[in-house]
Amino acid sequence: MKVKKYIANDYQEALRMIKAEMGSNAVILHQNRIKEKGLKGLFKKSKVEVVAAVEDFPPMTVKETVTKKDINELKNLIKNMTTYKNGHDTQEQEKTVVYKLINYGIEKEVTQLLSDGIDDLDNNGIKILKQRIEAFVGPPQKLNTEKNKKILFVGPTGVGKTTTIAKIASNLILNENKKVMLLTADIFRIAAVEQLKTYGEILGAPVKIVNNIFELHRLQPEFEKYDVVLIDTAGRSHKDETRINELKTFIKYANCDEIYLCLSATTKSEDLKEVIRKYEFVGNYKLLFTKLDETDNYSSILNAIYYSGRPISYFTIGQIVPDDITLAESDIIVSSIVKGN
Ligand SMILES: Nc1nc2c(ncn2[C@@H]2O[C@H](COP(=O)(O)OP(=O)(O)OP(=O)(O)O)[C@@H](O)[C@H]2O)c(=O)[nH]1
Ligand SMILES: [Mg+2]
Repeated sequence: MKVKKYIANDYQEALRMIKAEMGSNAVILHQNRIKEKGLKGLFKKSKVEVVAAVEDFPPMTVKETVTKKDINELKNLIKNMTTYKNGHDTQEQEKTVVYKLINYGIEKEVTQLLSDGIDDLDNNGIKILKQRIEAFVGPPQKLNTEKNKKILFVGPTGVGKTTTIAKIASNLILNENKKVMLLTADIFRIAAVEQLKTYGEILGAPVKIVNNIFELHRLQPEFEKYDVVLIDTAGRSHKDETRINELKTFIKYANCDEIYLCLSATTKSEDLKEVIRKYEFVGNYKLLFTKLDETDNYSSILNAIYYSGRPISYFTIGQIVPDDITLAESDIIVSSIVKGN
C-alpha cells in the first residue's frame, strides 16, 4: 500500500494531483484544512492537506501479459461501479452515502472525497457531509465593486446572461447606490440589444453597444464616470469555433477586471464538462449558475466546480428581475442532496 500526503490550495487541486500520481483507484484516508502557524499564517490563504492511499502495483512492462486474474478483477470492479449506476443494488448498498451521491449524479472522484468515512446520513453524517460540501464549494465570491469596474459575462446561448446582468445591475443601483453602465457586445441580434436597452431604461442606466474591441477602447473615458460597467455578450455555442475565437480576441484585448462564466444548472454534467473545456482559455473566471428553480438536482454544479477548479459566485433562481438571484451558498446544494433523510 502506498500512502502519501498532498498539500494543495484547494480540494479540487489535491484531487487532480492524487489522480495524476496515484490513478483513479486511490482512496482518500484523511483530509484537513491547514493554516500556517504564527502571524504569517493570518495573512496567507489556508491550504488543504489530503492523505491518499493506493495499492502498490509493480510497474507493468510492455512485454507483460494481462492474466485471467486481472480480467476477473477488472470485471468485478466494473460490476461494482455499474450496480451503483443501474439500480440492481442490494438494500445494503442503497443505504450508503456513496450510493446516494453517485445516484444523485456526482462524479466518482467527488463522491469519494465527500463520502469518505460517512456510513449513514443520520444527523452526524449530514453534518460531516455539509462541512465537506462547504469546503469543496468554497465561499461564494461576491462581485467586488470597490476594486473592479469592467465585468464581462460569457456563456452558452440562452442560459440567462442578460437577465442575470439586469438582476445584478438593479441590486447595485437600488441597494448599493452605485453608478452602473450597461454594455452589449451582443450585436448579432437586434432583439438582444433591445432586451438590454429595456432593462437600462427601467433602471435609468445608459446602454452602449460595441461592435468590436476598438469601439470598446474608444468608450474607455466614459467608463471613468461609472462605478461599474457590466458587459453582456452574445451566447455562443461552444461548438461554434468561429464565435469562440471572436470571444477569445475580445477577452484578450478588453482588459476586463472580472469574468463570469454563466452556466445553467439544468445542463447535463457531460455537456458542462465540454463547455468548461472550451472556455478554458478565459482562465481567471468565476462560475455563475442559472435556473436552479428548474431542477431539483444540483449535481452538475458540484461536478462543474470539480471540472473547472474555479470559484462559485451567484445562483439565479427564477425569471424575476431583480429578486431571483442569490449568493451561491453551499447550503442550497446540501439541502437538495439530503432531502428526505
Ligand atoms: N427559470 C429561469 N429562467 C431564467 C433564469 N434566468 C434567465 N431565465 C430565462 O431564460 C431565458 C433566456 O434568458 P436570457 O437572459 O435572454 O439568456 P442569455 O444567456 O442572455 O441568452 P443569449 O443572449 O441568447 O445567449 C429567458 O426567458 C429568461 O427569463 C432563471 O434563473 N430561472
Ligand atoms: Mg443575452
